[in-house]
Amino acid sequence: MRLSRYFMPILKENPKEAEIVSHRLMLRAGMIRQQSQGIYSWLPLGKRVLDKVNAIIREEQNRSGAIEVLMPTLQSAELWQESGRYDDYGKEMLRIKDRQERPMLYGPTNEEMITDIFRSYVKSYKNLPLNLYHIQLKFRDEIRPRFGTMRSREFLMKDAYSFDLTKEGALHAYNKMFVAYLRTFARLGLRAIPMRADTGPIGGNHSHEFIILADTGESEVFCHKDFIDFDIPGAETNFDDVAGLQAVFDKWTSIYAATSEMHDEAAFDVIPEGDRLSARGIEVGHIFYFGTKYSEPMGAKVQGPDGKEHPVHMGSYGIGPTRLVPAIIEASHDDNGIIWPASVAPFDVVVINMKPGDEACDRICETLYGGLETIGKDVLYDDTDERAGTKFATADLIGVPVQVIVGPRSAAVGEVEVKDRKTGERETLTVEAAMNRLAGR
Ligand code: P5A
Repeated sequence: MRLSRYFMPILKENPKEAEIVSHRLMLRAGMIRQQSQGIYSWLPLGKRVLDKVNAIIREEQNRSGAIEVLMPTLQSAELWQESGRYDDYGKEMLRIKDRQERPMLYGPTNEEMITDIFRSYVKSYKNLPLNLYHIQLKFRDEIRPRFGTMRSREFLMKDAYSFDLTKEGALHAYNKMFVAYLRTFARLGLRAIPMRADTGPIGGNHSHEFIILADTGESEVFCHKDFIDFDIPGAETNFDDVAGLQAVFDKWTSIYAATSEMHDEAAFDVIPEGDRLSARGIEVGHIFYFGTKYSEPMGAKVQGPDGKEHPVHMGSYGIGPTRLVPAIIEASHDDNGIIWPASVAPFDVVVINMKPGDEACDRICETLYGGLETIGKDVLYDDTDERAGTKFATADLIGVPVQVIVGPRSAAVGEVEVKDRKTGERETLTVEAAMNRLAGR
């Protein structure tokens, strides 16, 4: 992408409305724009990151055996009357009427709708287990939307829903998501700690929130320090291995971790003082097992091996991609801007032409830009006429992992400078050596 033809509205000034660093940097880097309170557009740079986050979430959901669907944002109130949640949900639910005066709502979550899909088609235990997920916008009319897309009213959610004949089956489905979540957050460059959590309007009593430790987090959390060094299950994990997944779950729940709603002071005090972590955190995922809470009233039953009908045992599993993007920034930035983990960076490399119009600079930049794109790298080519200082500041602000700086003096002798955004290390290399280096990353 040539920056001169891109749409990346960088803000020079610090936006006054932004209270936390991720919100400030997302606005300054031109990633998002607020359209009305708690409702955002994703501009091109932000959209690239969001897409990469979603791709990782999707890969790990698929790996665990979940199957993608797409449900609508607008739902009929009838379904919610069946489960009893239409009246319970309160003011967070945006209720609307269509032209026939039928009550509709903008879905805050999809337990009812997926249960309706399930009951329409699945009648036998032989079609189980099943886990269906989608990545779709939700709306919750939060009292205090804040911190940009961290807590917004309209937000993206990956929500998965599992169906099993028995409670044991459902707990295995829960463990599959538990492991998929550990892998997902690790691939996003985050250390997420699963913590015992309250279930609120979703229901059930077996639930974990996945929390990233961050001073700006909205949740107050308590856990054992050892979590920081726990191993993440590998890509070779067999998701059908019931005992194997249970062992991972047991390990990750063997030491204390709870959100403030579930905090047990006495249990926390048993941990040696030096190993206690009392901190703030960002909830990036939340998983629930709620048995037959929806299947029972909504008549989602399957015939079991005994020939009788049984309401299915269900769980639901949420991740917030539009919250993850700022969470990643909270975890990875410096005074100059964002430092993206390579897995979600909007571009792999930024090529900075210090003197457009200079024959050697232009030639080398075109060679690098074309060559790297050909081998499948996402390259941002800064071919604009901005001052050098502005170009450096922009490259640092948007956090692309590698910068290739092409200035007239070194270009004349066929050399460029390669800078690592995270460490700040710079190295002068020939064009060919730079190409090889970047190709290998
Ligand atoms: C689980 C999937 C549920 O809604 N039903 C379907 C269950 N869980 S949850 O905890 O309420 O939400 C899941 C995740 O969505 C993100 N999230 C938000 N992100 C941005 N702004 C919000 N206002 C918001 N509310 C929830 C969180 O990542 C949460 O873990």
